[in-house]
Amino acid sequence: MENTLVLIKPDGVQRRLIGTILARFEAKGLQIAALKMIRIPKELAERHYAPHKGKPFYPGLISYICSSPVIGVVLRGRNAIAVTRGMMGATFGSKALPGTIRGDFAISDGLNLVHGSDSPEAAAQEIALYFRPEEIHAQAPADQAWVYDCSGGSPV
Ligand code: IDP
Ligand code: MG
Repeated sequence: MENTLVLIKPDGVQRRLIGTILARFEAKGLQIAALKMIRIPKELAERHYAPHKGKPFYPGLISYICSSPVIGVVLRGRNAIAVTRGMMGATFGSKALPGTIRGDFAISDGLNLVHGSDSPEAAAQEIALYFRPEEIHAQAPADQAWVYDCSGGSPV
């Protein structure tokens, strides 16, 4: 099983889309392994978005992510990183396909509701920015044998 960091960004919280967005990930079969609401301090935003430092949108991105509380979530599941990114849709709301979170609920290219880690390395780094190890609950959910095919031993 793989863990990934998702943030419901300030626009998602302000637009009361927390439940809608979490419901999609849960219905897919992803497990909520950790969850908290936080107001991201500037220093944390700068660490999280360090790979984007120097890009034209970077200052606006930092002020956006710090502008209101966010929901931080660790989602756990098989191929959780790629599955979550697929469900989020393309970066720009104007380009994201219908059926994705950004495609269905965002039209802005900057305010795009969700963040999701894009690689195992990024997921490990980002999860550590927001959660202590003991805050992450990896106990298999009770319905695991109905969410995955476990007939061969390991879930597929
Ligand atoms: P991602 O969130 O789909 O992984 P990234 O390229 O990692 O996209 O960009 C991080 C965030 O920066 C985006 O989600 C979006 O909020 C913002 N962003 C990216 N590119 C632009 C842009 O060209 N204009 C405004 N904001 C942008
Ligand atoms: Mg990214």
